[in-house]
Amino acid sequence: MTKPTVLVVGPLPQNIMDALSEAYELVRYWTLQDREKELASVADRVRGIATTGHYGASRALMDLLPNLEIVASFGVGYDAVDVVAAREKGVRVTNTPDVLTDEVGNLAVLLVLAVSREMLAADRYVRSGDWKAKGDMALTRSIRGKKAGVIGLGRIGKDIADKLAVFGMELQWHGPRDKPGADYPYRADLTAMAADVDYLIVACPGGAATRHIVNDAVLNALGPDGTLINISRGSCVDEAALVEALQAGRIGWAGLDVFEDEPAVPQPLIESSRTVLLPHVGSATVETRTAMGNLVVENLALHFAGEPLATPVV
Ligand code: 8YV
Repeated sequence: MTKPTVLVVGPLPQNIMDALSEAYELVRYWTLQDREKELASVADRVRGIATTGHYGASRALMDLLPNLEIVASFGVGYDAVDVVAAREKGVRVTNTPDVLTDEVGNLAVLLVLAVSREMLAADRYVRSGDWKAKGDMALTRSIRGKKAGVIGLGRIGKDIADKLAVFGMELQWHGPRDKPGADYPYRADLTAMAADVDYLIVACPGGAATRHIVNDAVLNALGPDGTLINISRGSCVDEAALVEALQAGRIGWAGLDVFEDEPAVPQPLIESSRTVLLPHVGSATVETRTAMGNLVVENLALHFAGEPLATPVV
């Protein structure tokens, strides 16, 4: 039997590429010299797309693949996959929820602690010889008893909230609507929540509905003693407004794993001593990326076997 053809949009971990190439004829999109021409020569055969939260799958790409049946995305966030186009075309879409929740939750906690305890500055203090030359470093800030507001109490937001509660933080959350039985107080007004908390943590999905949900007004409300943490999508924060707010001291600190135009990071964020910056690594451990990749492989296998999908979005 001929193997189904799957278009891989961007590189996946090697063990996952190996598993995929066992089962499928792979077209490695990112390696094509003349993408349009080379894709046209195989387009009719492509029945699946394997992609990532970063590369996604646009309507334009799907338009080129008349026999496309499924888009399997590596990552929980599928804002870069055009699900409206997929629905219209009868194309299934899967993501990789649950397997990364704990890892991303840990990274959010790590950012909260790294910012509050000034871990990177402290590390530099040792390496630079300042400890010897200048004596003890200035005191930092405790998180116990401080207030945190989580935007988005989904799987990841809840994991973050539960973990920060263990550290003695007082939690509240904002989302489009209250959830019956939620463990933390709901705030319908994001700006009011920002005004009330010390740490504002972005954990909502990306996409049009949350674009720049953290805007100038929200940052001003967070205030000069406030910290913004973002482990979700850069698009959720008005990055230009964030840069200005940090420069003017209208907010205190920021811990960011995601940016509006990755991998580009605005120079003022890089130069600021009040930021901790990570290269979108929330889920990036060997264990979790392997589990995510296995779920991509599993969803494709189930689809081509005519079985129900493990983690369908569409
Ligand atoms: C991945 C992510 O970095 O799950 C997500 O939504 O952003 C990450 O786990 C991404 O999908 C890989 O590009």
